[in-house]
Amino acid sequence: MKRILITGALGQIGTELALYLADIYGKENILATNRSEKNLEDIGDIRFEKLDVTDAQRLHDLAKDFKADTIVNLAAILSARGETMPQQTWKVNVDGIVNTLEVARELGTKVFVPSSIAAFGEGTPLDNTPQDTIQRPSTIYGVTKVAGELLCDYYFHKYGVDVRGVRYPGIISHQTLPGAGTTDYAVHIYYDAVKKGAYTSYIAEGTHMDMLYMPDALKAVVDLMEADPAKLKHRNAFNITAMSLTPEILEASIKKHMPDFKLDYDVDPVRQAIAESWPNSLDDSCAREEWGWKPEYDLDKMTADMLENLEKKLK
Ligand code: VAH
Repeated sequence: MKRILITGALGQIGTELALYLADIYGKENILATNRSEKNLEDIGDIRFEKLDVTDAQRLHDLAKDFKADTIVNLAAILSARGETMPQQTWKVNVDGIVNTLEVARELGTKVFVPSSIAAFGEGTPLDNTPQDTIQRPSTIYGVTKVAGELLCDYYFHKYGVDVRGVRYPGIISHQTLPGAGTTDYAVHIYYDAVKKGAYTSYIAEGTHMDMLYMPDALKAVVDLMEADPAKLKHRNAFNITAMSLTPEILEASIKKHMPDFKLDYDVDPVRQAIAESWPNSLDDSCAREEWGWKPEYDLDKMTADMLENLEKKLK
């Protein structure tokens, strides 16, 4: 990768990825784009252009003028919000991928498109979920992720577009808040632990979901995109994970720093049903074998870093 255009660059992943890539490739080689300017202050003086990813012509023109050699397409409506607007979610998530792939086909750029553990559902083995298995998600977000995976592999095989992706689990971070997903509870529990010493979880006790700390999520983009393509047996998209968490597992880790922390529950049936349809744990052996995936943060290392940074941010 040399010159990278990021869509959805002001979202939870995008803001930190823009800064991370600027550190590696040089600020002048990053073009951050987003439909709105909310959180613009989070990316400092990285070049920014407004872009609605459903506007194919503007995406083409921005990528061409910037001489992008890579497009990172993060623009998406996430799981919980997607259920309130399924038609718009299809439009943003899938038309956005089609527009990205078409621009890549014409301009010869590489592409990174994240999928998600949401791409799994009814019939998928939910423990140690394999790389290649049944994918029949029950959310529109998951449907768009499966469609995206298939489209990306189609463009690779049909047109030779060098497109790669990972199936992200829930991502935990202390900089930009996530936007209306199902795994967001694993971020808010840390914020409320620092602000209130207590958290009320909308996900029920005992509900396992895979999670990843943001530094590992960011490193995965570079490691995959810089990997030797000859070693990739898969492309869209690789299972990756670092930990399988439940609210009470998070509680125990936080209590090692804050013994009086209190967790209780007020389960949201919509997001609980989504969480129960997703894997309990992923098998990420293909990512490890094909491009050296290896997360650095385990739960306790993440908890220490989250609490330290949120103490500074919120106090
Ligand atoms: C969501 N954070 O909750 C996103 C993610 C695996 C979950 O895709 O919708």
